[in-house]
Amino acid sequence: MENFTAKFITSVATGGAFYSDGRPIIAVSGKSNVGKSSLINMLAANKKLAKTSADPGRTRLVNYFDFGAFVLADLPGYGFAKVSKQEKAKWARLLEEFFATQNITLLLSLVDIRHEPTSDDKQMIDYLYHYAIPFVAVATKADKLPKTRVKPQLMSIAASVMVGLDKTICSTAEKGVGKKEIFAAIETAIKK
Ligand SMILES: Nc1nc2c(ncn2[C@@H]2O[C@H](COP(=O)(O)OP(=O)(O)O)[C@@H](O)[C@H]2O)c(=O)[nH]1
Ligand SMILES: [Mg+2]
Repeated sequence: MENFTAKFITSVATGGAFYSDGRPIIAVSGKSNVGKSSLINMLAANKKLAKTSADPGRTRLVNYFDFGAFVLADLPGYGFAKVSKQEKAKWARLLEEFFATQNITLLLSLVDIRHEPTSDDKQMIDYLYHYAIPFVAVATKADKLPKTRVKPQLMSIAASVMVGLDKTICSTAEKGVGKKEIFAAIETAIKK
């Protein structure tokens, strides 16, 4: 699973038919700039699969990637300060459609390890509980914190998204930190 070279499948916009081919769907969510594309590239053994940039994007698409044993669904980033109310409403509608119609095996909810989850992160977590989507929290950019602060921050994030530490993974994309743990969580979820 870990060495499969993932490939892009398709993008779906609001109102479109979500992709499914019978394989388990693993979804990835997080606010813009949290490190979603970098994490997907880390998992993919392909540095250019998902575009990464220092500029928070405005994509309102679900992007699907073929990971062999599963299909990864990259959800549009949220919390981008400059979007209009209308765009926020579009995002919410897309997510609601996605959660209501797509059978999700596991969702990776990305949060920046340096900050407490934002109100947008909390809204996302509310959706997950509302739709009973199994998820793990992935704390990104662990390299930006001094080592001694990693564990306390993980505990704090676990508490605010209401999961146990066993469902909280810390990651550093460039160094592959967290890759094993994420694949292990995916494998466990697929076997259930
Ligand atoms: N230091 C550090 N920077 C990261 C990490 N992951 C992503 N970044 C940087 O954060 C910025 C946003 O990353 P990106 O993957 O495009 O975020 P996205 O908007 O959530 O897809 C880029 O400049 C990345 O290089 C990480 O683990 N450590
Ligand atoms: Mg991105």
